[in-house]
Amino acid sequence: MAYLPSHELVDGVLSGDARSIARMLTRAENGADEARAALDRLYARAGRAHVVGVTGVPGSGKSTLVAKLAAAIRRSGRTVAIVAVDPSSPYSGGAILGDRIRMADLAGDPGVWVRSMATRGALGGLARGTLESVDVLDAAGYDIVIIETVGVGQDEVDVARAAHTTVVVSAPGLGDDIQAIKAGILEIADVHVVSKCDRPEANRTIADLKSMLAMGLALDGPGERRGVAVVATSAATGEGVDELLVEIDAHRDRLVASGALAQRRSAIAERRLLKAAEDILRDRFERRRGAGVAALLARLDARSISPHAAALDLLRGLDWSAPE
Ligand SMILES: Nc1nc2c(ncn2[C@@H]2O[C@H](COP(=O)(O)OP(=O)(O)OP(=O)(O)O)[C@@H](O)[C@H]2O)c(=O)[nH]1
Ligand SMILES: [Mg+2]
Repeated sequence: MAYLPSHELVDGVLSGDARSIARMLTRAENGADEARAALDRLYARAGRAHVVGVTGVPGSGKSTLVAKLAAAIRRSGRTVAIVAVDPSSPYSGGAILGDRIRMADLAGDPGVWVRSMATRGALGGLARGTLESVDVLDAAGYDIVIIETVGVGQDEVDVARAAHTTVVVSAPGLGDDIQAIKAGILEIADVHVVSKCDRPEANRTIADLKSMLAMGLALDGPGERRGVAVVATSAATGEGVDELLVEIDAHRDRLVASGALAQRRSAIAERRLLKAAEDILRDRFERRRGAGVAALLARLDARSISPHAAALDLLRGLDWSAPE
């Protein structure tokens, strides 16, 4: 099929055309320069979807839960898109296959979009491509966009933080402690899930998590994080999945009613701005690795300039008005 320039895909994306959406997602993920203007236009048209981050340590049951949650969202009469990020396998054939199997009961439903993404593109392409994919699906009209990421590493946590509502999944039987604490993701939760509650060890995990929250270990954050719900779910029996959706909706309603949604939106915008600036900087640095940088490195080596002063030199030397 002929290659359509990205700007010719925008109308298709906005009208929900599957082929246009699929192509635009690929270009967002690849960070193609050619797609820049089209992505900018789609960003302008996005902002309507409720973005839900689902994170947790590997194997905590995120993908299985997200498939059930998506079905619950459909039952509530809304549409849903899922962006699943899998950092372990760059071109994750395995993950995509696994997701496809779990998503089998959603297959063929035009009200559900599932996209598995490789992470760790060159030059920190991860967060940008992921969030721009969310923009595409948001602009395409999906009511809820779920981002599933493994809660390890800063990039993944940043992605979870780009959500309006963040769900942190803890599973029984993955060790004695609440794994989310070790991973440093406990405090980013707006809703906690203890998954696999069909398993006998689940009660202990639920009790541990609740007492941890009650003790205030995870309550150093802003006041809005207090009173975070703990929902026990089982993707195997379906228990708790509808309740999870109720809690997600309740969180959104609280954000709207308190005015905190606006704050959260601007915090997300600020992080995205910084991230975009960082990406541009890194990109230009890589492209100019040659002469200028080599000379600076030699001076650093000889200690005739400090890293700080060299960095300022480098930034002054970049032509900021030139296109990337
Ligand atoms: N008993 C039980 N097992 C579950 C449940 N949900 C998931 N599992 C199992 O837990 C394992 C991990 O589930 P996934 O949904 O792949 O977990 P994940 O968090 O997406 O894993 P990664 O994407 O690899 O981080 C699988 O073997 C599932 O079958 C559940 O509700 N009950
Ligand atoms: Mg998964």
